[in-house]
Amino acid sequence: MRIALALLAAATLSGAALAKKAEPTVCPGPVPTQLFISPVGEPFRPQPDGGDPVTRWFDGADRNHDGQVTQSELILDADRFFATLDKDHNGELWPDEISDYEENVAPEVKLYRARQPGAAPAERPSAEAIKEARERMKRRAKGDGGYDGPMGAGRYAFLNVPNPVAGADADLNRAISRDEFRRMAADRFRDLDPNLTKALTLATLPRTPAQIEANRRCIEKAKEKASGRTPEKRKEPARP
Ligand SMILES: [Ca+2]
Ligand SMILES: [Ca+2]
Ligand SMILES: [Ca+2]
Repeated sequence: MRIALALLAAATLSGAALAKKAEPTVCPGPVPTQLFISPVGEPFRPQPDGGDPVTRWFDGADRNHDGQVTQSELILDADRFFATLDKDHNGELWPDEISDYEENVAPEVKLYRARQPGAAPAERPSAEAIKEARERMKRRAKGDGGYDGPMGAGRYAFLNVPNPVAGADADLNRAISRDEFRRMAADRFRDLDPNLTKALTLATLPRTPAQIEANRRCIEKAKEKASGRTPEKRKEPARP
């Protein structure tokens, strides 16, 4: 009888585990790591043995290694990144240095929206559409966005700010001073700390849209595997 009860309990437990498995929110398999763009705009790219890019950024920003990033630590992180962008060391980012960031450091900030796999190539946008997109980028760079999904850097970041570096130019004089960059970091900290805890932790920071999408894809794959279906493979070109 005892054995039967134990078996029943084990069956119930595994049933509960299976029920939980049926609707996973976190993929059971390994989720590929994604590019991360820090709150001050620095990209952290996945590396074969580099661990999670978000953790890499966090560990560097957390100067005293107490598991929390404070506002002053985020400002120090901004100072460190600013120094790498300020190539001529004049204390300001000028248009050529901002372009270098957009072209070579984090070209992802230029992209409005990733094309879905399998979608037809986009048509050349009209001049009016380009103008509208530019206006939208300006509004979003100032943090006034959110109605059209994540854009630019926002796809890889905690906040939907398409270009955190260009967006730091508060007085719109096309140069970013170190003070403007620091104020941007302080603003980003406040955005990330709505409950005024005065410290960011890995556990409470949000996941980025890229991480959420990678998790969703991983779950889909796991479901396909469990149901015995295999994702459609691309046709290989015929060999001569
Ligand atoms: Ca700390
Ligand atoms: Ca400079
Ligand atoms: Ca400025």
